[in-house]
Amino acid sequence: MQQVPIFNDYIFGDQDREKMDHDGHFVFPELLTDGARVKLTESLSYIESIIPGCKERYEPNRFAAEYDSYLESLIPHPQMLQLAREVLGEEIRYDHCVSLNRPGGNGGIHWHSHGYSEDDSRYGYIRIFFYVNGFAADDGGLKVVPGSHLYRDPKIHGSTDAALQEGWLAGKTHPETGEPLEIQTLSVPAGTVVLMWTHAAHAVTPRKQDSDTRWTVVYGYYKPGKDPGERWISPEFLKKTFPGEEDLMSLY
Ligand SMILES: O=C(O)CCC(=O)C(=O)O
Ligand SMILES: [Fe+2]
Repeated sequence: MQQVPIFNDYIFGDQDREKMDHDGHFVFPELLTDGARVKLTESLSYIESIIPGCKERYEPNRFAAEYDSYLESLIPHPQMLQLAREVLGEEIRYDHCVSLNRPGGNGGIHWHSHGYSEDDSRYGYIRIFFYVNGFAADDGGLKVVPGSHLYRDPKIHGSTDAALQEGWLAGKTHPETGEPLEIQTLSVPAGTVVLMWTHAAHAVTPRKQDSDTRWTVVYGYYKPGKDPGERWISPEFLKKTFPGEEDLMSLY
């Protein structure tokens, strides 16, 4: 089936791939098509509307693709899979689709990292964030620490920038350059897609009280071979098959 494009034309060349591996993340400003932005905003608004009173342990935000057919259709979308494969290689598995909408007044999230295959860097895991209406650095803005992913530490934590600097970051340098690791704040236009290796330290600044909702969704994919831990996929959804992508939902 021919699917409507979600990405504008882009190039992810060798230098871009090197930058992703060096920094731990890669930013594609305005990659989403206008059409995809409209559809995503509708879907993410719907997800937001059904959260109040929702079923515990099967929350619409955590299992977003299971509640909305457009979000589901992006899991095996050829452009999505191509992007994931540019980074992970041909063999990939789907892990999660989580809505990350942040209404005005949302508190953001503290510094953290995530895990996968700590002992073997041949197996990677990436998050693909769709920042549908973008963000400013001080308004639901993503913060990162280039190089932090190379430590493959799944338990980075810091409740503030200062706590991270005095804690996990203290004395740490980029393994390739020897430069001290530093916090970087991002500010991105609407339609931006961000790729991130799972072990990268990241945090999000609070959304301002009078700001509109930041519409965001993230898709997780990994190179199979190791146990990714709890995948946010219901047993029913796990049985799904996508034409031409029969292995996408299996664990290994
Ligand atoms: O809301 C965001 O921009 C990032 C959320 C996050 O930390 C994650 O999905 O892993
Ligand atoms: Fe995270």
